[in-house]
Amino acid sequence: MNAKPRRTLTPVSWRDVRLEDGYWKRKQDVNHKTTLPMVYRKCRDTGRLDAIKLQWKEGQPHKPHVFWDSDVAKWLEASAYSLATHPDRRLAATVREIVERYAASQGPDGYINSHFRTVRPRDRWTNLRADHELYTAGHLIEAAVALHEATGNRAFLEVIRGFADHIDQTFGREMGKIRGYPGHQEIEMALVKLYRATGENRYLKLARYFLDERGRKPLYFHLESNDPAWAGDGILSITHQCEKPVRKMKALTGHAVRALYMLSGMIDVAGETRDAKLWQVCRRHWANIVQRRMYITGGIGSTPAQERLTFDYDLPNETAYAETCAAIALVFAGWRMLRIEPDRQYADVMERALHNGVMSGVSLTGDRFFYNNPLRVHPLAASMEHRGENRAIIRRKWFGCSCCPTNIVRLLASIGGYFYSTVDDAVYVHLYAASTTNLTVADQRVTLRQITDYPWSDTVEMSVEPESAVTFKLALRVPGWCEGASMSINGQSIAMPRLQRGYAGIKRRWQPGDRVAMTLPMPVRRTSAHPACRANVGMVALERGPIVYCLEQVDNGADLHRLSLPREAVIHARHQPGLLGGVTVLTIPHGRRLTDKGWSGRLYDGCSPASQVRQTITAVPYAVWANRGKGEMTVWLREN
Ligand code: FUB
Ligand code: ZN
Repeated sequence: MNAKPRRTLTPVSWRDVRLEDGYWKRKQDVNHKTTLPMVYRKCRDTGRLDAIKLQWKEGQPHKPHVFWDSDVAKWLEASAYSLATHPDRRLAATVREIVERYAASQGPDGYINSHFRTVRPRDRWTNLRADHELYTAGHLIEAAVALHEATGNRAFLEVIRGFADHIDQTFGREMGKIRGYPGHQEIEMALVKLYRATGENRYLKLARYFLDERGRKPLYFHLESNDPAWAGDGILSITHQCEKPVRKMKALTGHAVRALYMLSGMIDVAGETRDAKLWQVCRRHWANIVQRRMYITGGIGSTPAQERLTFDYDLPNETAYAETCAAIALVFAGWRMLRIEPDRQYADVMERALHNGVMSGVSLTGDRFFYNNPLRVHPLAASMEHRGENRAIIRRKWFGCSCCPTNIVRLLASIGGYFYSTVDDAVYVHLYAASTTNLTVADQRVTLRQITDYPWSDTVEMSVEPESAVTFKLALRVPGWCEGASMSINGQSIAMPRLQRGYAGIKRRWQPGDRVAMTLPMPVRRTSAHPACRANVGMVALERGPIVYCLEQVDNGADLHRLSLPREAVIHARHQPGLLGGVTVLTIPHGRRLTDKGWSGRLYDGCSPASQVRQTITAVPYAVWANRGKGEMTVWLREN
């Protein structure tokens, strides 16, 4: 139960994981070749990069926005990861230039922000709730930590420390300091990263302060704004997760990305300070989110109204918000839970979000993005919603608020850092992907190589290459969806080890050249939702391995709501290397379609039985929907 939490696992850094040809390498290559340069160009063309020069004057175009720096920072962070895995002198030079620009933009007190240094210099720290200053600071800190880890160069880290020190001198309970906290959580995670990178305890204390100050009465957002709307526990404070102190909240609610960034910060702080009570709160919030508020795709956020979580089991499909950033934030939170408590449930959720709700956020070409990721789309219905550019009909190149593309780019650039971790004399393998890593376990350098075509194929082979024979435990995650996993070592079947929290641990004296193979059978699963989910009663979703499927109009014709799946219908799975970048496609030859027969001239009728015809139904992975033009899509399908 881990009464006093601690960071149990040490992640194997993204620096030390080389992706080999397979699912994630192909995604990362597109990210490196297309998404990263495109995000740079967008930051340049929209004025975000010029804004850092602090030369903007009233009346000029491209007025710096309050959180533009967060986009540039996420691009810098992604570039740091990319430089480690895809060395690139031109990219390194561009990164140097931007970093120098930020250093030159720093005020004498350490402050950095391209909006407040130019547009509203007198308004610094006056509207913490809306102005995102601490949020952009957090992203700059994360970028600096990543660049330091990637290059070993401390220069930018020192610049950003100056900013973090300024924030530390500005905020807190001590006399003369502002007793506020971020309107958009993010900096909490960043400060913990900075603490780990520098060993400086002040940053950890500041992260804890920001979390614990939140929700104390009188509410800081009321004090700073004098706006009576903030006086009570109303919708505003719920949206901003400050209706009560975070430790007292029953469940996470409000703005989804804020909620999950906050949870990630809470987990970090709980682990670093060994705070058992905070850890129990994190476990409670996590359980509530994944058991009652998460879409089957790992999407989070049930309504576009304030981009919010709503209430338990409220998971509408067509009006789902499920912002790409929220699925990414769920990965961050799961990763942090896993680090403290090595249990497959966390990696299972990470994998669900990564393969589905995150990857649906970016096109196969890497240059178009979804902001929200509903589970059912009818283009006409969607076009009538008031979501402006965030309507999920077709992916877009960029958004006025472009948090999602910049989050995608940093996540994919660092994806290798989520695969492996070590503790004492054990190596954990959480996620499966063709890759090679060099790590240290039991004081010995070991090369591990994963050979697999996962998530399409059910077999993962690991070759183990210690410098010389060494004893350690290799703990392989058996995903929660998998029944009947089997294993062999050097070609000999072995009895499946007893799972410990979902990991199959093999402890032995490993010799150079040993090979372990694990098979994770992947029959197609018909998954139902909890009966309390109003949206999905009588429906099933199709899953295979970690992949959630959907039906698209392009394969099945319009009016997807007319289709249904007979309970006994056979479902075939076939890999199609030439389709949608190479995906496994499901076909159901004996699906059903409702027809109009007998309904001419009538909208309602008390007695006409619905007439059905046979139709072959085709399902493709949800993550790749909308790569073949506009059309309807649904994840959930009626069962009959
Ligand atoms: O406010 C900054 C970002 O914009 C949030 O994280 C997203 O949800 C979007 O509102
Ligand atoms: Zn976003």
